[in-house]
This record gives sequence, C-alpha cells and structure tokens, in this order.
Amino acid sequence: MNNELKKIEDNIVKALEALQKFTATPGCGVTRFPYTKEAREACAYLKERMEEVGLAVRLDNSGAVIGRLEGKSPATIMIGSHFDSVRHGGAYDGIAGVVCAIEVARLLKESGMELGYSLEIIATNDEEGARFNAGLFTGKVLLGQLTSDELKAQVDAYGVSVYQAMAAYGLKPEEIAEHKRDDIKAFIEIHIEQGPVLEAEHKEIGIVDVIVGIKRARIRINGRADHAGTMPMHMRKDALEQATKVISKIGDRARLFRNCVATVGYLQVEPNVMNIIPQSVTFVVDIRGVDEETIMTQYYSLLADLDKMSLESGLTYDVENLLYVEPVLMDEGIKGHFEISCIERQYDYMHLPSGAGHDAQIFGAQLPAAMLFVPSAGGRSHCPEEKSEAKDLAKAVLVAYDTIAAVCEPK
Ligand code: HGY
Ligand code: MN
Ligand code: MN
Repeated sequence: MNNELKKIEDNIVKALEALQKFTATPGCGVTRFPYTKEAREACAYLKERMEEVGLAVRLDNSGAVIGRLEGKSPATIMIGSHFDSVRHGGAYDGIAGVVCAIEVARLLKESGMELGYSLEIIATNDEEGARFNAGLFTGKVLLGQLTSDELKAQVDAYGVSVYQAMAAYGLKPEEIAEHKRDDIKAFIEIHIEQGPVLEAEHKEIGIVDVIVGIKRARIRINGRADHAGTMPMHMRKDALEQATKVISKIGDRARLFRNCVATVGYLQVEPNVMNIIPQSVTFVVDIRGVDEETIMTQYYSLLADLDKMSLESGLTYDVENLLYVEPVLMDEGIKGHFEISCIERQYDYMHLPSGAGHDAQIFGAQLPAAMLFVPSAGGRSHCPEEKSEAKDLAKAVLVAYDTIAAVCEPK
C-alpha cells in the first residue's frame, strides 16, 4: 500500500478512537446528543484537528464546527457530515465522514494548490434527530428553513426545547433565521453505507445516486386509565390495544412497495404499569422511499387506519408532523468526478441508493450534492457493532480529494 494511503488510514483510526470516547454511554456504544457535554468535547477535539491542518475554525450558530480554507472566490464548496449520534450508536456513523473531510483538507493544504472556490469542512449538529425527533438541523439552519418559534416547539423527553438547549449551550436561538448561507456551491459527504450492499458486492466505494425521502410523524392515541382487573372488556378504552391494531399494519404495507421501508422505533405507554389499562400511547412512524408517491400513499393509509380505529373504538388520536424531506437525486457532475477518480485509482465501486437519510439530502434539495459510501461490516449500523475499515475510508478520502481538487480548480 502506498505511504499516502497508510498515513490517511492511521490518522482516521487515531481520530475515531479518540472521538468514540465522547459518549454518554461508555461501554455501550456512542451516545452523543446535541448540546451535551459529549457534543462539546467532540467539537473541541474536531476544532483542534481542523486547526492542526491549517483551517480557520469557528462554531456556527447551529452548533456545527466549520473549518475554512480560503480560495480565490468566497463561494464555498462544503464537505463533511454529522458529529452527533443516535443512542447506543456506533463509532462511525457521521463522525467518520467528518474525520475523512479533515483528511481531504490536509491533503489539499499540503498540496499547496491554489483553490478557486473556498473550501469548508463541516461537522454538522443534530443530523440524527435522536434527542428532539426532527434531525437534519444544521442543514436546515444554513438553508434558512427554521424559525425560533419552531425551536421552542421541539422538545426532548424531559421537556427541554431546542431553544432552551441551544441557549444553555451558549448559542443564540433567537437569531436562528439570520444564519442562512447563500455562498454554498456544493455539498459533498463521505459516509458509511449502514447497509449490506457494498460488502455483499465486494466493492470498496459506493457512489450514491439517490437519497430516500423520509416522512416522520409522532402519533398519540388517547384512551383511559382503569383498573386492569375490574373494567369489563366491552367498557375499556385501552390505548395500547388500539395502537397495536394500527402499528401491526405498517410493516406489511411497506412490503407491498419496492425500495420502501417503514419503522416504529419509538413507543411510549402511559402510565406503563402492568395492572393499569393504558391511558395513552405515543409512537413515531418513520416511512422512507425513493419516490414521494410511495411514501405519502403509506402515510395516508396509516391515517385511514387511525380513523377506522377511532370510529370503532371511540378513542381519539393526535398526529404531529416531525419531518418531511423529499427523495433527492445526487449531482451528476460530482458523481462523474467520483467515477473518474475510482477508475484512475482502480477502486472497485458501484452506484447505489441511500436508505439512510443524510445531511447531503437537505443540501441536495437546494444545490449540487453528492455522497461517497464505504462498506459497513455485516451491514450493521445504529448499534455498537457498527464498523467500517479505515482503508476503505482512506480510499474515499482520495476520491473526494481528486473531486474537490477538480471542482475547486481556479477558473
Ligand atoms: O435516520 C437516518 O437515516 C439517519 O441515520 N439520520
Ligand atoms: Mn445515523
Ligand atoms: Mn449518519
């Protein structure tokens, strides 16, 4: 293996080993929620790494860490991914893309090449939505898609709003709408695949063609708490029994469609006591597909099931829209640069869709965006077992470096 690849690989391993220590659940995966001690520690570490390679670094008002290399033009090419994680997640999701982006900046800086566009390396905040159930936060802020009132409405499991958490973290939520960026020309993201395809096909690099659209809604079914032993079956208002009638149809409905998934990963029963009939059930549904019609057909069928349940049982329900991002095609021009680099470097690559959501999709809906994937061991992700090879990540760094060198070449 050439020395350059080995040096990149070693830097990636060292950085990821350090970063995985910034977790609220040591020994049980990475839990790094936005506006927490772990987030602050990871951002401080990333700031040091970015400064080490010669970037001018700042923490922006979305809580992202941004390192900048000035080019002849103030217009910016952005490369990065997210530093936050899910609960008990892995050590690669998001953060590996940030570490790779820093390596791309190091190579560009060491090459001495003069950049046409300026380059920004970004570690985005709250892509996952694991704390506030929304996600893609930094992208929404930089594209001017959030208001401070919305930040007050989004709360975590303890009732703390995004607004309050940001202010406590030292940010200015009241200014959130003032941080829209118009200078970003393209967004590139290196990410682990989080699925089984590249490994099964024995490929080193994935070039993403489309990122699935995602519809997320929080649904609450309102029943009545009663004694589990004395209330006759025909007089009950059992929120959990009625919720299961609706939830049990979600998976099989998704199986009717191609390239589509639907998940209920969050379920809360109140008061959640074995001898009390459930008073309320709150669940979050996450529906994904490569075309909007597939996603919305399932969502409206779910609403029809809720109406039917309500009519038959007399229980009411509430629906809160948490997120809708449309399926996003990746930029053909940037993908072309990826492909040329893979061919010249003789890397085994393939095109594929992304079943996971990413920062690149919020940017890609408005401007050219593209993603490089590396294989995930066993296709596992969002779990402590998540693992990707540093040598594959290092190859993605070189493909991204070739691409940015071409895109940022002074015009
Ligand atoms: O949910 C997702 O697909 C991503 O990991 N945020
Ligand atoms: Mn994730
Ligand atoms: Mn991710």
